[in-house]
Amino acid sequence: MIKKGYKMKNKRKLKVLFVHACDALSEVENRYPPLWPAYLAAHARKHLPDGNLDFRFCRSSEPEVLQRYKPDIVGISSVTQHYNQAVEYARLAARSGCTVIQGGIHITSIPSSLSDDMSVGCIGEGEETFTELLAAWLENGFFSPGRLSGIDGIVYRDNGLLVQTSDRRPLESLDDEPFPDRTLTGYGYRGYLYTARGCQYRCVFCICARYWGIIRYSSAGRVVNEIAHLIENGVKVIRFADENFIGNRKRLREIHDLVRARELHKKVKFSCWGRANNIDQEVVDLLSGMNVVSIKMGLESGSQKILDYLKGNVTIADNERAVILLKDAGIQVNGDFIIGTPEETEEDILKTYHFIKRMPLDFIDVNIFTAYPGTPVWEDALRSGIVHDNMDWSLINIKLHENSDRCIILSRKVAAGKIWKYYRQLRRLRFWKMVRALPWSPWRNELPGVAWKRLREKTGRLFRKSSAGLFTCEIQSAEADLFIEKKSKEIS
Ligand code: B12
Repeated sequence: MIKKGYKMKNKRKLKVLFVHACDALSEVENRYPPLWPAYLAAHARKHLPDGNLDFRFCRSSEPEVLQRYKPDIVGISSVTQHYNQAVEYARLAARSGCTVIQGGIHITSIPSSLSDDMSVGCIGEGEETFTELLAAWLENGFFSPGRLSGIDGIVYRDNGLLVQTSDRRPLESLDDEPFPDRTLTGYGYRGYLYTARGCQYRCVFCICARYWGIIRYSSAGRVVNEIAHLIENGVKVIRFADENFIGNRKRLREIHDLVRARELHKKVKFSCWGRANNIDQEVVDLLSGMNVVSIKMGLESGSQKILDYLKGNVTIADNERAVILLKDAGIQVNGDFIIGTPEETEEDILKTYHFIKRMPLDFIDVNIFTAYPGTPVWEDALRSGIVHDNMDWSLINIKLHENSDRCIILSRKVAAGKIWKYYRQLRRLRFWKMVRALPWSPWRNELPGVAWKRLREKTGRLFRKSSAGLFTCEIQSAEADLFIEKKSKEIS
């Protein structure tokens, strides 16, 4: 933590541009503004002299902001499948004379993927590390290896060699953190809260428990104050993005009681993620009592064998019971499913198909079993030589229809062509389920807007395919010209 009497040699305002690597076309990816810049900015403002800091936010599809804003530091965040974009943005930023800090899930999972244009990678939780980095930069106007070596939780290069410092200790209390500064990204109609860091379960494909370490919860009081804050700022729909919002029963009861005592359930609709084996009548009553109108569960498979491999501690019967209890309470139930696990047979996939068909699910999503860095699945795929630490990251995509011609299939039992066939079959089922559920959807008022954005996304993707990834931007600088020249060469 930075000391109160901290002195800066550099008196000029430090300009920081936060860049979110994403698919600008994707409706889902852009439905909620990201939280990471809001957390980082709020923590830095609390611990550094505020007058010296200036923050901006943009997406990786907006390289022109570099020229307009002329930041000193560019902080980029990226999931694995968009890491190529992060690398491109870092290259542009470095050529414009900016210092680049890379953070987020991908660089944390594979620190060696720090590109030459990235000065520092932030490993794991970012609030304290980022603030210390800004403090170091403010002292000299650059990062010296000597100064960096004293900062925990980072990776950087010293004389061409990659250096990783000691692990950063997790924040002790999430309640001591200020509210994320959402003014940076805008509040909007929908907002999301992330009320716990970590997860008590260890699904084989998921990084979360491994990423955040020991599970930490914000208190019910803090959660409800943040809900009230969002409502004051015009947010009408709030999603709890925690992996398992219902994992801590005592806290769920407290949140429910506080929401009702402050009558917040009359002002906003909630949705959340939850695990089926944590759902019983009490949980359903609590959710419905606080106006949670929709829940998403990773139901994953209709085959017990596959469910055991993917999650452990959940049975098909748990999944069925949870769906029925929630539906009986009038809560919209959405399920996520996975196909293409290594030992899954066609018979297992068909069990999933029939499970979805017979259950009264409103919406479903089908994903291809994908190896994400840092998970046991990644380690297996690495040993088999299917993935490696220096690959084309855009191949790591759970949506088969977005990358059907270049998807990595991990199945050992079902050929890629068959997986594609079942995927399309399941997506057709998804479509018909959705059509049936739409008239009763708690989100039906928003549907025209979403449909319009999806249509734009679809036409955009068609155009993108036909122009073979043509990159359009309006920056005028020499650096940008270089970048565009390179892109044009790639395309031709
Ligand atoms: C909410 C969420 C979403 C939401 C909102 C995302 C958004 N707009 O930002 C939606 C539904 C849109 C979404 C979409 C996707 N998501 Co998502 N998502 C999450 C979830 C559950 C929480 C993310 C979050 O906000 N956390 C809270 C903030 C504060 O944490 P954070 O982002 O990690 O940031 C902290 C640190 O990482 C660090 N940090 C992060 N960035 C930076 C940058 C700098 C410069 C520094 C210094 C530090 C730093 O500091 C922050 C504060 O401590 C995570 C799982 C998880 N528990 O993290 C998955 C997760 C990130 N998503 C994942 C995936 C795969 C996706 C999609 C690709 C899915 C898809 N195919 O559509 C897209 C990609 C979207 C994108 N461009 O990022 C995976 C990523 C795995 C990987 N290795 O790539 C995760 C880890 C889920 C999982 N179980 O595997 N997601």
